[in-house]
Amino acid sequence: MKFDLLSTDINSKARAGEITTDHGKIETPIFMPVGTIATVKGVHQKELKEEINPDIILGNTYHLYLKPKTEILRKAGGIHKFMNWDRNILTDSGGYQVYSLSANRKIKEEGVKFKSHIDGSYHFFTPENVMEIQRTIGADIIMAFDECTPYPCDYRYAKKSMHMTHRWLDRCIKHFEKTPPLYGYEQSLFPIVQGSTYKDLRRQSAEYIANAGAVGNAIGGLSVGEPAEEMYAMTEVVTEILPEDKPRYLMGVGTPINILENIALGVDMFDCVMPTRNGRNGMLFTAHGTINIKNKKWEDDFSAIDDMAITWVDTEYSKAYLRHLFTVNEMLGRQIATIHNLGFYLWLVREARKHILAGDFRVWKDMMVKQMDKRL
Ligand code: PRF
Repeated sequence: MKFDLLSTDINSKARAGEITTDHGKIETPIFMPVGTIATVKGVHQKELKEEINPDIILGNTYHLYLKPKTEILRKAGGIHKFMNWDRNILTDSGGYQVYSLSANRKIKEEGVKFKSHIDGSYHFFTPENVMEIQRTIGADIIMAFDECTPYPCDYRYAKKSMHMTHRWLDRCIKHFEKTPPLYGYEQSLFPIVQGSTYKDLRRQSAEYIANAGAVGNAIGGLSVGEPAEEMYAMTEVVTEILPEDKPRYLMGVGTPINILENIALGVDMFDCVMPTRNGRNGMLFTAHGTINIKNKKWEDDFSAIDDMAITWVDTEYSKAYLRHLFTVNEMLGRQIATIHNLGFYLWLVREARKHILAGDFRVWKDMMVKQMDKRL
């Protein structure tokens, strides 16, 4: 994997770059649509490619390991072939899903024992087997196994957990280097900074992760309920320390405003369920604020969903029609909202990139943040 830093904004720490892997180029800043179980929910691969056009999407080790199971992905020849997606894929390690989804779990130095949210069966994740599972899934970028601490988190627990995440990283790297890729293309391992909302722990963790010398680095443990200002303060501490010449990925963030603010702090990669999950609940993100399409006020509004016309659904359907689909719980409504939202998120990061390259990112960002902070 290669990362070219093309430009850094003079009035912020925003960067424009380009990642190159065996599955092609990723222009950064990038937003990665979430495709947890080898599908971006409700969106055909053709629409995803032609309308939304992301260079990379995300999958989840936790879910794929439970279903369809690792063995099926191996037989398919890896996740790209299985889901018919020939561009980049990143898989999260399960280091977050085990805590947020499983019915219960027990964390020990060796690993995490957890109960499946699907059938109640028991499983054990370790740094070693998570590397093997991700080798078999076959994503281009794979994540280290970590513990994402909750918010709030007392200092002693945050510190203990961070050190365990660091020891787990060493085990991940060792095992990753021992296991070759299965499908003839390279895979890259990203370590994850933790440290809750404590600046000294964040600094310590960022230094540890920077020293690991990985080709890219991630920031975890944020967007777990802390105020946005606290998240930005942590990002700022960490991006000061992480190497400039490697991409930085902020995991599970966030709203369009969160994304722009974190781009300004030097983050290059994002993922979040918001555009897809909130879309399925009738929430639309636009450049002028958010819309709850279920609201009665749209009942007879026959104007286009979004006159910015980023994707074809924006002008092909009216707000009144989309509201109707949600009112009668038709799946087409959820599909339209998902395409609109993903189209908007990808537009937003592409615009950010253009403005970084043009040198006026800061002014544009401040204007957009003000403009998007509304409910329509
Ligand atoms: N760790 C991992 N995945 C994640 C997170 C984390 O801390 C987060 C935190 N917002 C989202 N996804 N492995």
